[in-house]
Amino acid sequence: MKTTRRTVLKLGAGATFAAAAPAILTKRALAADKRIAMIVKNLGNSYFDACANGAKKAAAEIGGIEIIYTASAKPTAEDQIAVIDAQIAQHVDGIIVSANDANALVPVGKKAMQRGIKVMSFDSAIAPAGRIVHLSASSTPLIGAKQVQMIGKTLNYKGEVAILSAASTMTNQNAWIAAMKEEWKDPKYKDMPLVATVYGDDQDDKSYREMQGLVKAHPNLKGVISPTTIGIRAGAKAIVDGGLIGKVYITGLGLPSEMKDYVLKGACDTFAIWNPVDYGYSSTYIMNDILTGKPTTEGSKLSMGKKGETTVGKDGECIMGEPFVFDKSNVEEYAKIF
Ligand code: RAM
Repeated sequence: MKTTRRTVLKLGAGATFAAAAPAILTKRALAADKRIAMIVKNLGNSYFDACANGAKKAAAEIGGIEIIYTASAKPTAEDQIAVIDAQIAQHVDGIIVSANDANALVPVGKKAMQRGIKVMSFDSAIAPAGRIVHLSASSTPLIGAKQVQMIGKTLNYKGEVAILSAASTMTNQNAWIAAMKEEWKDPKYKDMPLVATVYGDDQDDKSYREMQGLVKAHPNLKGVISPTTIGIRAGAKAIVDGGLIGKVYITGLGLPSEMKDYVLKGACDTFAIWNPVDYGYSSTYIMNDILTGKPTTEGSKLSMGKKGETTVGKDGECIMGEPFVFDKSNVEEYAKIF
């Protein structure tokens, strides 16, 4: 139960301060009575910063919503549970999480919901018992298959390929890797074997070292798929630094703003991603529907604002849209956006 309610004045750039409600407050500020915590895998990831910008955009459109964008420094379940606990103690109204571990977060998700806080996940799911709905950026089989198809095309379906993932507990990367392996069963990949899967834990330095380790351990390695914006960027840097352009190619999920130089230099031929600003925006609209009591049972429609509607599927699974593919022809244009 809520006992206190602060009035929060927005200062821009995420800064806020609490004050007694003075007469000069606008109607909108006075109505800012819903606080939504967006808790991501870790801080310092531009992908999530873009998601948070989208969330703030939706909050401004809807009115009366404050977004609290927060995370731990390291992307671990333990640290993330502490951050969620802190938001429960603050009596926020809703929590939108990108989970570092699907199952480890179930108890804290349940605890929040028992206290009347609405919980949903986006990006990386909490298992169904720990949240109301999950918004995937796109269909999991599609995201997985696309990444194998991209490296297949670059390598002309010949040569050893490895996966450089995020942390081994992360729901989204694990689901995409499972989907990649399904695609890999197609006989057209018979000369393009998967030789290793390594984990950079969504840390720049570890991802870089794992990429160097892959190249060393597999002298015939031709391609790497990295389904994480941190991994693909670090892996591409290792290709450039190691003088491996033209010998090893990386693909996966990246931000045009971070991948532009590597695409132009030839370390990466194509990569994919959805618009992270739209992703945070859509998630916030969905949370607003949940907070206003809209049904979330299978078949229900939830608003994603200007991005349309999503239909709740089995186990509260929702989908936002389709990923975009980037190459030399369009990466510079999109680099200006995200
Ligand atoms: C990283 C994170 C995030 C993932 C993107 C593609 O930023 O792991 O969860 O969705 O990559």
